[in-house]
Amino acid sequence: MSYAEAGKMYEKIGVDTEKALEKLKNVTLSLHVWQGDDVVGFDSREALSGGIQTTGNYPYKANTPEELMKDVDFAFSRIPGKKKLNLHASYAIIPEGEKTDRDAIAPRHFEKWVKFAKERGWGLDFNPTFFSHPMVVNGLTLSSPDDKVRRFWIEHGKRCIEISEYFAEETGVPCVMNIWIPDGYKDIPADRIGPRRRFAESLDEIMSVPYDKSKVYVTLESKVFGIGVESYTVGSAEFCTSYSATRHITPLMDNGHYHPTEVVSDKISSMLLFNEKLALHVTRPVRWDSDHVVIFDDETREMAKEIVRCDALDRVFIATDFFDASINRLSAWITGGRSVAKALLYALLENSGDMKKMQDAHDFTSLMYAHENLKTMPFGDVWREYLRREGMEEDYLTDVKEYEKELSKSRK
Ligand code: RNT
Ligand code: ZN
Repeated sequence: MSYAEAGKMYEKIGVDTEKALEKLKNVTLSLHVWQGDDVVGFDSREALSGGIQTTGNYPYKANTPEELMKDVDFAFSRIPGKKKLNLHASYAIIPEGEKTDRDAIAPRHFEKWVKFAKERGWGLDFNPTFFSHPMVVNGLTLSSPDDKVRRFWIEHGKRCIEISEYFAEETGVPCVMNIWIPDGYKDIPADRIGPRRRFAESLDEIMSVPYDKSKVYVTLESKVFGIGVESYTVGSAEFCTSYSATRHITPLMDNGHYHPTEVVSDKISSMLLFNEKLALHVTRPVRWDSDHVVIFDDETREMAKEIVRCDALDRVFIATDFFDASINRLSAWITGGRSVAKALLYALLENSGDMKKMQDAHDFTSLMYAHENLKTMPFGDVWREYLRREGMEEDYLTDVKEYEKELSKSRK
């Protein structure tokens, strides 16, 4: 079917495909750098820790900043829409011979990334890295009972706020700085409030650094459990929601961070009622926080629909967070990024106004019909039109295979 024909079909259900495409191209997606190298980074090259894991040993991983930037270029240029690059502190580029630890990193260690982003017209987001480092002692960082450990990580957090502000100033785009700590216990603790009190105090100290709140949005990501921290997680949902609300920062929900039958799509509306902004990590949990590549599945669509139905495209910071080392990393990146864009388009092609009316009239017969009818609408034709306008094709696999051939000559 042609795009024009598809447009007519959508018109019949009261949807304007042109308006949908117009809205979609202005949505910014923050794409994570860490899919490119299995969350390794450049500053310490320690094994990934903190209850998160990449599995698989697919070859040709990026090993240097230059290689990673080249891969980012390859992948991002095949993902439609406005983009931001989401960095972790562990991607600091520290000159040979210089010994700068995470408590002392500075804007100058990110100059190359800033130049890279500016040349491409992208904003930058940032994350302090509270894992994969020898100062994570007994799995603890900001909640540690050890003063020295806590101080180290508080300093790290402070440096990261300064770097985030530098990103915003340089790119002209506000920077979202997300805090996630892995702290927790494998087995049943005796004191649950102590670590949480220390975490809150540490966060307060980090946030005491003066920063421009119109330039840096600090977000706090909760979690339910991780590998090796099955019994107790310091930064739980209740902790992070309450902390964010009382300190006027932005809560971040990662859809892998809840019990398997909970869904973030159902949480978005409540959070939007009580927060000015909301941040998301879009991922795909398979039975646990496995961080599988995002695909065009029910929950991704449902999350997108909630953002659109709540008319909150300008209030939600949408970022991707997945890492798969078992398949081609570039393809994984593109598949994940495109899936989020697809879900947003799918959501924009719903006549939510009429459907809300059906709900309010308690006409769930018509509502079920409307929901089901959407599934066989010519969505693919509108998607291909979007790609065409963005100068992209539906097939990216051919390019990925070719690029992989080239990489196989220089990388292991
Ligand atoms: C971990 C969190 C966190 C990380 C990244 C690398 O469970 O989801 O967001 O995945 O910071
Ligand atoms: Zn996350």
